[in-house]
Amino acid sequence: MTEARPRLRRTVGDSLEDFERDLISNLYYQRGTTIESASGPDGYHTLAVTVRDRLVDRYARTAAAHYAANPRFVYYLSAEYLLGRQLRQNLLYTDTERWVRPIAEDLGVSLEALEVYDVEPGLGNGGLGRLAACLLDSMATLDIPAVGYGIRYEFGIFKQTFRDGQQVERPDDWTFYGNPWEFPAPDDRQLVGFYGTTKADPKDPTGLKKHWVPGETVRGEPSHMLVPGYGTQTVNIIRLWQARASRESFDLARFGVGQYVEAVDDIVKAENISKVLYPDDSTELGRELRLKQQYFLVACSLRDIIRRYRLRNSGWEGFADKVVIQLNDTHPVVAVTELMRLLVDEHGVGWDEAWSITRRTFNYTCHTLLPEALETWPVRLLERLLPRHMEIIYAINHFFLEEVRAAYPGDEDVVRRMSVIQEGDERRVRMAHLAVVGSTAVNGVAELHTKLLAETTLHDFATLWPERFHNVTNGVTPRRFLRMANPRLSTLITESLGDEGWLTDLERLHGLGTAADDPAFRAAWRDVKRQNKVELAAAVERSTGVLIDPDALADVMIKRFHEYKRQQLKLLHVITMVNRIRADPQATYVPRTVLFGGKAAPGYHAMKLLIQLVNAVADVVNTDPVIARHLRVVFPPDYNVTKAQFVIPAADLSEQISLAGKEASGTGNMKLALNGALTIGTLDGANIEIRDRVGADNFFLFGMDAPAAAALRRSGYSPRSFYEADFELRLAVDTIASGAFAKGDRSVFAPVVDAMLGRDEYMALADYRAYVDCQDTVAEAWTDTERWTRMSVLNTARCGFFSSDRTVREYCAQIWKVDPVRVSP
Ligand code: NBG
Repeated sequence: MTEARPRLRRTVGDSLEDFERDLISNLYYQRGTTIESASGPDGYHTLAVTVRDRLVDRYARTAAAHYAANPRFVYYLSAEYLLGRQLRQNLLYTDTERWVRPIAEDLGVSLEALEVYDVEPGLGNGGLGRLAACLLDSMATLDIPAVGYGIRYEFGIFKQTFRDGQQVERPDDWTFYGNPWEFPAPDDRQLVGFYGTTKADPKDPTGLKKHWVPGETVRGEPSHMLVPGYGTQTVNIIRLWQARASRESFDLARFGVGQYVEAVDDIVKAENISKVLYPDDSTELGRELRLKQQYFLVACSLRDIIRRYRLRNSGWEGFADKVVIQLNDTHPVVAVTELMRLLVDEHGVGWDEAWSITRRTFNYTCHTLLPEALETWPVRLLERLLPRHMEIIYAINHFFLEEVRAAYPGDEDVVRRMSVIQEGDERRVRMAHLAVVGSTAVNGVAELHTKLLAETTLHDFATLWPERFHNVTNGVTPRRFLRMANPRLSTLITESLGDEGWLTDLERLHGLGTAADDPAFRAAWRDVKRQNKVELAAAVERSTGVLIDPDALADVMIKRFHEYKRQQLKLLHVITMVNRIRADPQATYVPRTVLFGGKAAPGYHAMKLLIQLVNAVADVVNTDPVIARHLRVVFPPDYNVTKAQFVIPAADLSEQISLAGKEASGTGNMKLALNGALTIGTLDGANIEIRDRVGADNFFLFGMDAPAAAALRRSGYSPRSFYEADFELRLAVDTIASGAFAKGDRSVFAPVVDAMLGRDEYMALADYRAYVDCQDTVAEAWTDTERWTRMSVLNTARCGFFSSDRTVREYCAQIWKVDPVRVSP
């Protein structure tokens, strides 16, 4: 659609009357109902479509402008997107909320009542997927011609519920009632092959060109959602692929003889490819279906990219000048081989030229340092599922290793380390190596992460090709995470700065720096935070039944459950507070609410048990009248983008306590600091850059840094020695071991204790004392309300750097080399 030259026809008007008329018309003609008999979902869908149509107009003009300019496009390939709810965003971006409120009021409904039907598309797991969504938002806002490609999972990230404190996963059938934000584009469907055999091309003397005859094909059907820019006319799209069986797949003959299940066998098999998001973003899952998903995304997207390229261009020499593809982590990396296959086998481009085009087209963002999260695929699986791609990988590796041998004559050790193929009992393909070999630029997502990548995980590559390595520190969109999530604070900021310019130029928040010294402004700031906390308290009570005090320090740890993020360390602190209150109930304590939010991968048993322990501790804390006077622990289930938007504006303290050297960047840390929460954190990921900017005085730092952690590990870390040396730590661990959180049953949480005292992989016990002492400093600081507020204001004022607009500008300048295309109104 982007490329067809659209005839400009403005179909929507610009006034409240137009809007109201369209609303009524959509209710009649799209939902087939009337105002008198419309249900809540009718109202929501009608409103959604009416708002959406305002964007369609802009999208048509964007497509026309892009067609005319024939610019270089950014194609963002990502297996995950966490877009968040669309309704509020699109009301804001079309500036129509001011109409909707009075119209809704007239009709006796509230926007809030309609919004409950706005389902968040949970097409991602956590930070990686949300980053993709923030980058798309910023690209559109900066008028960058871009398309996001992803998978339209029928089931998104599971819904988390608790039964007896244990995580129970429920399917997320997010499109069950229809998704008003998406446009199917069946004409752009693609065919994707799997399995089969390859044949040599007799006319090709090099032997590098082959013909692949797949053993199975599946259709990929796209639909797109609109991605509007804020304060601009640009509307980009995100194109999501869904697997569909071919029309012949239904076996009528079998159905006729009662074989109902067998009759739909092929349909089920094909459609399973986009059935469900893999609920695990940190460990490699050796699952054929997952590899199928990855190739499905890549095959559909690359053909679509080529189709779009050819609408305005011909020949292949110019391909990389018009197309830049960003690989979001290793999930789409098989694209490197797919583009080679398309160019060499299908379009007859010579290998060397094809390789030059491919390398100039791709760039790769790495999002991890955990070795277990670096994907590798068994050679045997690839040979079976994607036989031609495996041959291409061998060829790429062959030429690459020649280059390595030329650079390091006689050093077979470096060849072994760098090879795309990992030798061993089971030979595997290292997707990160393939990504680096096939890309122009490789980037980490925070300064420390990029540095550690170059020193450890990708050291050999950074030595051979230093020019390929870049850092682009993550960012978050201030539209969703400040303006939409925190309207009160946004209003205060706008009043203080004079206008809303900060929404697209976040460094202007610096202007709040002087206001931090104004007692009246600080009082207003506190008032906003308190109102946000009152609202959060109501929501928490609804979802957990637990009452929290809006005047207590809101201490939040919201993120996926993972050992390296160290929720267990936070829990040890909570238990320490419990033990202190028990030991001395009369002493004064700073009242705290500790809020946990996050899911554990369904197969990650250790973390599921930790979730159970958090809930068990919460039960004990909240029901003990003595403890509950000072401390509450709440864990609202099913943390997602929507809930993040609720919690973040109400937070006072942001827990960023991963073991240094493990969290690539973090983005929740940025969202919280931007909303005036103070961070308690280690020198890890982007925490370092946050602290550099907000100032050491306005950040609670504790614990080992990355070199200290590495040194401790080398010296032979013994968690038990820390346990034995620290009375409070021992007591906290022993409290768990005693069965105090399992009605006296010592066995339930024994594995948690064993993990702490046995290996303690992420050295929580080593950082315990520093952490608890630092928490005491936090509590002390909290009692000085004026000082705390000042620190809070300064956090917001100095976090302008963490806008994803800045991130996208850096990608544009360093990596993509793309220019904006303005779309006129
Ligand atoms: C995550 C990192 C985070 C980082 C996000 C976005 C994966 C594999 N990585 O630290 O753990 O903020 O990516 O870059 O999800």
